[in-house]
Formats: sequence, C-alpha cells, structure tokens
Amino acid sequence: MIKVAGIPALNAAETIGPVIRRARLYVDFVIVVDDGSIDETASVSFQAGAIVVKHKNNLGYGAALRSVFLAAKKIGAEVLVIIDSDGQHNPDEIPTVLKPVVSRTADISIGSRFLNNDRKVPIYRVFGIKLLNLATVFLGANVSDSQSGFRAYSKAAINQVRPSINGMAAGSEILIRASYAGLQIAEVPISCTYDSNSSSQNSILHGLSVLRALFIYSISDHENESNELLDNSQKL
Ligand SMILES: Nc1nc2c(ncn2[C@@H]2O[C@H](COP(=O)(O)OP(=O)(O)O)[C@@H](O)[C@H]2O)c(=O)[nH]1
Ligand SMILES: [Mg+2]
Repeated sequence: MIKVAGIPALNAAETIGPVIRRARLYVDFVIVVDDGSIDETASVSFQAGAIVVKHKNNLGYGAALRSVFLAAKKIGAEVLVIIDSDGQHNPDEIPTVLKPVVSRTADISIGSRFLNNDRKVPIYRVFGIKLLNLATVFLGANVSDSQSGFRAYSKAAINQVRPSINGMAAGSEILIRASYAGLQIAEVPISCTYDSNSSSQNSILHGLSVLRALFIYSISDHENESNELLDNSQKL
C-alpha cells in the first residue's frame, strides 16, 4: 500500500524540516506544496526529502490541498495523510490518523482535537471551531473537529472530493462533499500544540472568512462542478 503525506505550506521554512523528516518514518513519500512562500520553504523541504510542488503565487490552503491531491494521485497514493507545516501536529500520530483508512473502515479520518481529555485548544478557538462545526453540520457533515488539518484520505476520497474553495474553508468543503458522496468519515483523537507561531492569520478573521466561504459555497450552483475543478487544477 503506497502511503503519502501531504503538507500545504506557506512560509514554513523554520518548522517544516523536522515535520517532513519525522513523517518520512511512516509514509513512502512526502509531498510539500509551497504556496508562494517568500522564505526558504521549498529548499528546506527538498533537503528534508520531500517532493516539492510550487505555486508561483499564494493561492490559499484549499488550492494547495488541491495540488497535494493531484500530486498524490499522480504518484499512485493509496492513502494520503495531510499534516500542518507549522509543527502543531505530532507526526508520530500519523499511524493513528491513517488507521481507519488503512484498515478500510473509513474513507476520511479526521484527527480531532476534541476527543481526548487533555486538550490544549485555547478557549476562544474552541468557540470558533464549534461555530464552524455547526455550519459544517448544517451543510451535511457532522464531526467534532471540522477545522482539523490533520487528516487521512483513501484513494476514493482523493479521487472524489477535491476542493473547489481556495482558502481555509476547503477543509469543511471536503467533509460536505464527502458526506454527499456517501463516503465514510471517522475521527480519532490527536494532540495539538499552540504557541505564538501556530497561526498565520488572526483567528477571528480566519473564522469569519471560513464562514463567509461556506455561505457562498452553500448558495452556489454545484452543477458542472467536476469540469470546473478540472479547469482550476490545470491552471495551477
Ligand atoms: N499552502 C498554504 N498553506 C497555508 C496557507 N495558510 C496557511 N497554511 C498552512 O496551513 C496550516 C494551518 O494554517 P495555520 O495558519 O497554522 O492555521 P491555524 O493553526 O488553524 O491557525 C499551516 O501548516 C500553514 O502553513 C496558505 O495560504 N497556503
Ligand atoms: Mg497552525
């Protein structure tokens, strides 16, 4: 079974090296999508042993995920685990997150920050995440951590649920699409650390932009979507 890790990254040169090196212990290939970074993210990633896909400009987290999915498909990934570039996730938990997908009990496995008792999520974030969970549930996917970046996908999920949203709301969009496609979603407990460098944006603005994108997604017409997605991906 070909296992691949994918890391969407923006200006992560200081943190991504150890994430890649540790992730390589658990997967066959690591793909980094450097989304228009202005630092050494690409060269640090290459030196750490990753396959590097570069976007000329910053297109957003969802666009980077789309490129991860495309690259994973090209190299024949049978399972794909996505992990953040900023060191907030523990790569030693990759086997835990992969397990439901590897054992074929689910097509998507979410590493949830809300399933263990010693969670360290700051309280204002808990509020925001719960609100975004509600929006995601409302649109069809009922999970405890709709905003987690630490997830695993089966081959069916890689092929069927490529996101159309370019920004952070792509995480929710994938779950909504997966639910509609009848894919099974599982959640497993993960740890997650927080420090002053753990966020690239103000969390209130981040939350509001996700809500806004989900609202626009919910009222937009999803007919001919697969064609649009193909067009988008060719532009990358
Ligand atoms: N490719 C890409 N990755 C991004 C972008 N913004 C954030 N990320 C990555 O997505 C992950 C989560 O972003 P972060 O800002 O840390 O979110 P938070 O931890 O939920 O506040 C990190 O690994 C970032 O490097 C972006 O515009 N493009
Ligand atoms: Mg972060």
